[in-house]
Formats: sequence, C-alpha cells, structure tokens
Amino acid sequence: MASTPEESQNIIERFGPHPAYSSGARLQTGIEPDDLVDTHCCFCGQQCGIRLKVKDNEVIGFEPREDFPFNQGMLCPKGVKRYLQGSHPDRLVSAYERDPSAEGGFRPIAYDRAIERVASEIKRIQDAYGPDSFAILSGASLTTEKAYLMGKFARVCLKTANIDYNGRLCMVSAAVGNKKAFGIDRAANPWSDILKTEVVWISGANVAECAPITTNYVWQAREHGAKIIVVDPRITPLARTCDLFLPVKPGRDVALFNGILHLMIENDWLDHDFIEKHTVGFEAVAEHVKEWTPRRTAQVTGISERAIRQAAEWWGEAKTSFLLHARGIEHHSHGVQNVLGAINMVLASGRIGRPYCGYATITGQGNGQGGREHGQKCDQLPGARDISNPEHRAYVAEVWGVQPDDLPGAGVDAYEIIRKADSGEIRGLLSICFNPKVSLPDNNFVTRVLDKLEFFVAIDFFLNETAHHADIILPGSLHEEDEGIVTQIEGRVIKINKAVDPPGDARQDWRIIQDIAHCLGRERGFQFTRPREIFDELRQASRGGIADYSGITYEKIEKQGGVFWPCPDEDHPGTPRLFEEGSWNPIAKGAGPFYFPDGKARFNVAPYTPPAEDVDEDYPIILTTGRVVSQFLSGTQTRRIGPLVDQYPEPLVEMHPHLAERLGIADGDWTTIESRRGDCTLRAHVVSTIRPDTVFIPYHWAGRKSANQLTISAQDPISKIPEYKVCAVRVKRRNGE
Ligand SMILES: Nc1nc2c(c(=O)[nH]1)N[C@H]1C(S)=C(S)[C@@H](COP(=O)(O)OP(=O)(O)OC[C@H]3O[C@@H](n4cnc5c(=O)[nH]c(N)nc54)[C@H](O)[C@@H]3O)O[C@H]1N2
Ligand SMILES: Nc1nc2c(c(=O)[nH]1)N[C@H]1C(S)=C(S)[C@@H](COP(=O)(O)OP(=O)(O)OC[C@H]3O[C@@H](n4cnc5c(=O)[nH]c(N)nc54)[C@H](O)[C@@H]3O)O[C@H]1N2
Ligand code: SF4
Ligand SMILES: [Mo]
Repeated sequence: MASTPEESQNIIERFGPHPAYSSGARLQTGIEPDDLVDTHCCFCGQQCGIRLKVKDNEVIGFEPREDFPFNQGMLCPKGVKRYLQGSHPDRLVSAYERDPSAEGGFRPIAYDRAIERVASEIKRIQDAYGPDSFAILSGASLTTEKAYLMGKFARVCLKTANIDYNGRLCMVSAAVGNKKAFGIDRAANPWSDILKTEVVWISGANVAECAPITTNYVWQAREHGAKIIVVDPRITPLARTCDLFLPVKPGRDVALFNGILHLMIENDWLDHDFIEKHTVGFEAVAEHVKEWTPRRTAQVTGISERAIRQAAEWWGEAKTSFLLHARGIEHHSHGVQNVLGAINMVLASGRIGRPYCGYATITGQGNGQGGREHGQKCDQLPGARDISNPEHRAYVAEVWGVQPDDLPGAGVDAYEIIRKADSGEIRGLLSICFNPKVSLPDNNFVTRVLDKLEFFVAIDFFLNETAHHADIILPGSLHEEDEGIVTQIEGRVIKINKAVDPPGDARQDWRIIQDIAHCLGRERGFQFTRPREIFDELRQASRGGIADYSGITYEKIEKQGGVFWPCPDEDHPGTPRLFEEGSWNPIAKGAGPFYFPDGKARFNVAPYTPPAEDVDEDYPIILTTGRVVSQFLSGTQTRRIGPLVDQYPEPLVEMHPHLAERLGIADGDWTTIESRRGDCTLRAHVVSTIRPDTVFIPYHWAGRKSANQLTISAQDPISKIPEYKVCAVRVKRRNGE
C-alpha cells in the first residue's frame, strides 16, 4: 500500500482515463489492429468495460470503452495492463502429465490422451470409494455459463455432492447475511445511488486499491457534500480523504455496529414507520444493543468514544445514506454476525430501496456475483436454489432430465474438501480456476494434503502453484478466448465477448469439461456447442428462482448495456434497485418489498465474539491480510505482468513506527513474522497508517513469501469463510538481528 499522500496520489491519478488518450483518441502504437472487441476487464467484480485491440489472433492493446455506464472509459492499473498476459511464454498450450524424470516434473501429452487418463481415474476412484470421493473446486472468475456447467457436471455427470468454489473464501459471509436479512443476495442498489447520497459509510473495504472505480463514485458524492466515514485498521488511500476515520481493532466490527445502533435508539434516530411496516425482530435487537454503550464499544473496538458518537450522529441524522462493506468485515470466524450488524444499522435507518438510500457488499472476483448464483456452491442449485429443498430439486432435475433422487445432496465447503482429502474420504480432485495452495489459510497444511491425493487434475491457462501438484494439467481458456455472461458488482448482467482463439491445444473450459463427460460415456446433457446454448438452459433452470435470469438474453444485454437480475421475462427491463415498492418479487408476491413470504426484512441479533485466535503473551501482535492495487488474488496472472510487478514487486509487512521502534526494526529491514502455523520473512514497511497493535501483509505471493503460511483455518460456523483478517503473530528482525 502507498505510505505517503504523494504515493497514494500516484495510485489515484491512474483512475482517470489512460493518459495517452484525450477525448477518446486512439493510443498511437504504430500498429493497426485487425479488430476491436468490446468486452470487460478479466479481473475484479467491477467488470469495467474495455475495448480490446486484436491483431493476428493476439490482443495487442486496448482502448477506453466509454459506452459502458459503470466505468465510462476509466480503468485501474490492472485493467490497463491486462492485455499483456495473453502473450506470456508461460501460457499453457498443451496438456501435461506428471513425470518426475522430466524437466520441471511434467511432460506434454496429447490432449485426448490426457482426457482419457482423467476419465479413467475418475472412474477408478469412484468405483473404489464411492461417488463423493471425487471432489471439484471451481472458481468465480469463470463466466456464469461455465459456473453453471460445473455445478451440473458435478451433480449429473460425476454424481458427487462435493463441489465448492473459491467464493467460499470471498463473499459467503455477505451472502448468508443478506439472505438472512433480505431473503436475497445481491447489491441492493446500483452505484448511481452513491452519487447524491448524504453519508457514505465504508467498513472493511480498501476501495481505492481493490474497487478503484468505486472511488470515483464516492468522490462524486463528496463533491455533492456527502460525508465519508471509513472503518478500517489501516488508513487506506480513500480513508486519507474521508471525513471521519474509525481505526477499528481487527475482528471487532459487530461491536461498532451494535454501538451505533445503541446511539440511534438513544437519540431516536430511527425510521419508526419503516421498522413497523417493513421489518420484524427489531425489539430483540434493541434489547441486545442496550449493553453496547459508547464506553463499552470504545473499549472493545479501540475507537474513541468521541468518534463513535460523531459517526452515529452523522449516520443517524442523515436523510439518505449508502453503506458499503467488503472482506474487512467478512473474512472472520464471525463474519456473518458482522454483516448482520451492518444491516441492522441500515434497517433501523429505513434508508434502503429508495434513490440514494443504499446498501451493498463490494463483490470481489470478476464474476463474484454470478459465480455464486447458479449451482457451483456445495449447497446450491441454479437460480440461487437450495439443494436440500425438495421443490427446488424437482424443478432443476426436470430441466436436467434426471430424477430428483438422482441428484446428490449438499456437499462440504472448499476447506472441508481439503480436510476430507487429508482424512482419505476424498481421493480425487478436479480444480478449475482456483489456486488453493496460495489462497487457502494455513497453506502448509494444504500443500501436504495435495500430495496425498490419488489423482489430481487442474484446469488453468497458467501452471499455478497448486497445479504443480497435479497429475494432469489441462490447458484452459483466457477470458478473451470465450464468450459468456458475468454479473458485476451492482447485479448487472453483462456480456464477455470473444476476441481471440485459444492457442495450440488450449480450449474453452466448457469444452474440456464436456470432453471429460463424453470420455466417461455420459454425454447426455453435455452436448452444448456454444456458450449461448448453455446460457439458454441456465435461463430455464433459473426461472422462478430468486436469481431469475429467464428474461435475459445476449441481445438484451447488448441493447441495454447490461440487465440487472431478477428479470423474469423477456419484456421485463430488469431490476436495478431492489426492494422498491411494487417491484417483482416471487417470494413476497406483493406482500412487501423483501424476499420473504410476508415481504418484511429481518433484524437479526448479532452478538460480538472475539476472533478465534486472539493475541497473548507468546503471539502478541494481530496479523491482518489483504491486497495491493497492482496485484490480483493469488497473483497467477498479475505476477506475470511486468509493469504491475514493478509497481509492488514483493510482499512487505506493514507496521506502525511505534511498533517498529519497540521491536528495533527500521523501514526495509528483513523481518520474521511467526504464527502457530508457520513463519515468513519479509521486508518491513514502516508506515503511520496502521494501528500499532496490528501488522498487515498482502497475500498475492506464493511459497515462502505467502501470507497464508501464517493465517488460521478457523471458519465462520454458518458461512464457512476463513478468518483471513485476524490471527496472532510475533514479529522480530530476521534471526533476531
Ligand atoms: N487490486 C486488487 N483488487 C482486487 C482484488 C485483488 O486481489 N487486488 N481482489 C478482488 C477480490 S476477489 C476481492 S474479495 C476484493 C477485496 O476487497 P477488499 O475487501 O477491499 O480488500 P482487502 O484488502 O482484502 O481488505 C479490505 C480492508 O479490510 C481491512 N481490514 C482488515 N481487518 C479488518 C477488520 O477487522 N475490520 C475492518 N473494518 N477492516 C479490516 C484491511 O486493512 C483492508 O484495508 O477486491 C477485489 N479487487
Ligand atoms: N490471506 C488471505 N488469503 C486470501 C484472501 C485474503 O484477503 N487474505 N482473500 C481470499 C479471497 S477474497 C479470494 S477471492 C481468494 C482467491 O483465491 P483463488 O481463487 O485461489 O485465486 P485466483 O488467483 O483467482 O486463482 C484462480 C486461478 O484461476 C485461473 N483462472 C482465472 N480465470 C480463469 C478461467 O476463466 N478459466 C480457468 N480455467 N482458469 C482461470 C488463474 O490463472 C488462477 O490460477 O483468495 C482468498 N485468500
Ligand atoms: S481490475 Fe477492476 S477496477 Fe481495475 S480495470 Fe479491471 S474491472 Fe476495472
Ligand atoms: Mo475475493
């Protein structure tokens, strides 16, 4: 993270249109493209519109795409450089088989031979140990068509219950919280509702680095006079420009939300009409927050009483407001409680479902939203249906042409898949679009387990660190090599367009999955010839579900610049703002705006519980982890893009000057960070923008630089999200130097 205002300015300047353009002029590279393809960025959930320049089946650059309303031509550094990955020499262009005698441990094999080997190993393992012994880990960077196909492939072709996805590490606490409170899991408002709101409350989101374009929305709101409140253990680049910064001690957010609600009640900053008419459960929550006096809230959260009172007053007295949160409050063993605490504060204010009155979690992966709706979660069927609900099973089984009883039940979450592989219950694994060796917590354990598997196949376009443990590697497709839909941060369904063909033996992921099904002799239901056919079946499978895509078509997306779901028929324009009076709602059927039979939102008592591993004498410092602007997730792609690597070449451990002084560490010193699970040695970045009791490490790197050697595998009991944002460590100069 940038440490000085000057450095943060460097990040922020990059939010604007690329400097090479003025009023939409083309970048002068001297090479004329054969084609220009309007599509979206392959990285984060904002899914900025981008126009790719294509020459000789290669993406050679980009132009700003100003017609897409969300980013209107703006991009962050990753979007600007994304085109550089396709031509990287590491790009997988053939299938590989493990061969310890070969250089690098793998030798190329014919694609068909690789598929045969995968099919025969799936068969062998399932015959010997049962269908659930073969598991799938999938990803939310896949298009929705592919994500849908993965869920269907698991249940119909492999008949395994055990499929889960990397959104388990990302958005599930928000999903559970939203479903509990609203009955639906999607941003409640389009981002245009941020522009003229009075108060923007941001908890646990490093907006400027992780959702850069959203910064522009927040700043526009500020220009209209909005007050910006940021809650974070670090003064993030956006926090430097906010009106009130609340430096929360990691893992204590629900205490803050409860404390704010306490003050709202005490000062009667409540929308009684709304609470009465549109919610249930307020009394129990009001009773619970009685104990959250400003004094107690301050003691638990580490935020001053004065700041808490100021935040409550601004929030309480506002006429319009928008609350945003991200992984900072969600990556916890009580992540769901944190989310519910935030939602309670929104419901008590009554500021939802109207213009400039909004609430949303900021989605993470490119298809963080769409990837969590259509059945690649362990307990879900398409249309955000529940795999344990007999009616839901019957509907989807009919679309798939199978008997409901043939569908497996709920499987286990992504980390539990790893644990079951450790215990031997799971013997085989297919991983697509996921790099668990880097991204799962306590990853020394994960690495040991990967080597225990009898058979492991990975599908990726680069040999990621997890794939190094595979028996077979299949060369998948880059974003620009396929078409399909994704759902971006606001709930808007958009279309990814194909710019180039996959090189060599690489092919579109959905073709690979179908090739495996065919080789297993189970081609029925896996004979799609293009993504549009998968999409048409998905529309049907989602019909009548909460995530109803049945009225969305590729053409309508094109025409409208995206379609917000739910969209129940082709004449329906889509639903940009949820919870408006009278909007389509298949559950409430006119009873009210929320997605429960009575149409009312739920308040939920959200008790505070300390983190799973709190600091003690042996491990006295809190470690929290997250991101930097120039790297993306486990870094498979962005660590291969030179200019992004230059921007932040290696992970640094951020610490406050007071802590550094106490430990005898100077900026740039090699520093060892140890937890009960592992250690790593990184250079110190001494910054006054972090709480003195906390250190921060970005997690995008692998091996001995990986922050996840240290993190704890404690999970939220409901959402099963790992507690990436708090564990206990000790810190010293390397070798006690
Ligand atoms: N540059 C970049 N952008 C990305 C990504 C990326 O890898 N790189 N990944 C995408 C994905 S998948 C995701 S999920 C999003 C994540 O986006 P964010 O959630 O915004 O990113 P993080 O860095 O994980 O964490 C956000 C903030 O939480 C703070 N935090 C830590 N502990 C706590 C706590 O207990 N309470 C509070 N209130 N704050 C806390 C951290 O200091 C950090 O500033 O970003 C997306 N965008
Ligand atoms: N310590 C710590 N750990 C964290 C987090 C944190 O804040 N702190 N954040 C967590 C979060 S929010 C997330 S989302 C996870 C992400 O964790 P992962 O999902 O493991 O990370 P990715 O880098 O997205 O891995 C995706 C892999 O899929 C490949 N890929 C991308 N697109 C495609 C595609 O279309 N097809 C195929 N076949 N492959 C593709 C990429 O090359 C990459 O190898 O990490 C989590 N881990
Ligand atoms: S990484 Fe996200 S913010 Fe940056 S250009 Fe891509 S979609 Fe936009
Ligand atoms: Mo994420």
